[in-house]
Order: sequence, then C-alpha cells, then structure tokens
Amino acid sequence: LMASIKIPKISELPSLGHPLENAKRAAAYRAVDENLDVYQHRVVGIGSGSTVIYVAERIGQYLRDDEYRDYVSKFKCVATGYQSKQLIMDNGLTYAILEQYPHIDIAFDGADEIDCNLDLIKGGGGCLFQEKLVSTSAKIFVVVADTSKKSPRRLGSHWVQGVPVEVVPAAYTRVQDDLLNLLGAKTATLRQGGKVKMGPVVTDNNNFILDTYFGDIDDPKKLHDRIKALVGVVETGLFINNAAKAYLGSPDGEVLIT
Ligand code: ABF
Repeated sequence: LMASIKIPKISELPSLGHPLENAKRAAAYRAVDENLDVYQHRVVGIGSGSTVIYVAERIGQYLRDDEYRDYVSKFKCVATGYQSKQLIMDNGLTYAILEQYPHIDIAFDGADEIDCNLDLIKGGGGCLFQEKLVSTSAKIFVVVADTSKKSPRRLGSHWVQGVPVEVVPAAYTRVQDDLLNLLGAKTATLRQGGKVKMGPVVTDNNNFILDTYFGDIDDPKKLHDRIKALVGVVETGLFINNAAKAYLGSPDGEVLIT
C-alpha cells in the first residue's frame, strides 16, 4: 500500500481571501517546510501572534501525514503563553513545559519589527518574556512574518508603539521614571485594557507592560542592557543576536528569506 500524502503543496493552496493572511501563511509554511527536520527534531518551540497560527497548522498537517506521523507524534511542543498552548493543542500536537524540556531543537515565532541584522522588536502581544525564554533556549530560532515587519531604517523606526518592557507591578512607576529620566525614553506608557478604565494589561506572568518609545535605536544591544539593568524590569522586547533566519511573506505568496 502506498503511503497517503496529505500535506498540501504551498503552490496549490486556496487563497485565504485576505492578502495579509496569504502573506503570513506563505512565510510560516515555507519556514516549517525548510527548517523543521521531522526525523531529527524532538522539541519544538511554538511562539505567539497571528503568523505562528500557520506554523502550528503546518506542523499539524505533517502529523496527519502517513509518512511523518510516527515522528511528529513524538514531538514535544513548548509554548510561549496561553495562546500558544491553545495552538499546540488545537493542532493535535503534544504540549510540554520548558521546565522539563529546556533544550529546544527549533523554535518559530513572529515579530513586530525586524532589522537587517535580524535583531527584533517583539512583545506587541504581551508575551515577550516567555518568547525570549523559548527563543534563547532553542538551537535554531526562525522568525515568521509578513514583509511589512521589515524595519525601514534602524530598529525602532517602524513600530510607533516602540519597545515593550515587562515590569514587576510594584515597580512600574519607578521603572517608568527611570526610563524617561535616566534612559531618555520619549514615552513609557503603561499598557491598559481596551479602555483606560479597564486597568493595566496583566501578562501571563502576572506582570505589567510599559510601552516605550525611543525613536530610531542606534545600538539595540546597549539599549536592551540598560533597560534590563533597571530594578523591576523582567525583560525587554529587544531580541538581539538570537534569530537564525527570517521568512517574510508577501500577499502573492513570494517569501523573502534573510
Ligand atoms: C508575537 O506576536 C510577538 O512578539 C509579536 O508582538 C507578535 C507578532 O504577531 P503577528 O504575527 O500577529 O504580527 O510574535
């Protein structure tokens, strides 16, 4: 009996009806097809955001394919937050905790801004701490996004909300003050729920997020180090020297690989 191959070919996928979704899917599917070693990889990091949805979907397609099922069913998938955990479960993959699997073979995640050195701003979705934990625990970290995430100049020039910083709640005004007065942030705004009166957004780790804006960032590593050194800061959304590759999709299905 011939094995039945059910993985849809990228070139034959029906349009999703929205250009940006086509772009995200193209990037995610290509990134999985070219980087996931179904026979060797065992622990896979699944990030957060709307592009990674297609990463989990693609890995789920491998799981349902006769040729790969036995290998993919042994995968352990580590999550970067509650959304990510749901994606893993929804696609029939096995959820595992990083505490038990601290060595990740490969991790996939989205980004808010990507510069030409593959330094990133992440954390628009509020999951930056666990995203950094997972991506820096991975041997290979692959970024998936649409081309609009490419930084036109230097990091910070693209995303007007700037660099998110996760802070311990009790320290947030102190950190806010330090960011503005010591580090020269133009703004450092507490991220709030839908309406201001909804109060602070609480992260998966029960912390707050300050959205900071520094304009174009000359030296992302230095800025990260200085923010990280403030008492009360848990993590910053600057991901430096961490990504191995980025897949940037266009609505027509073209993917730029950097
Ligand atoms: C996560 O989701 C975040 O770090 C980033 O903020 C966001 C990107 O989401 P999307 O893929 O929906 O643009 O990766």
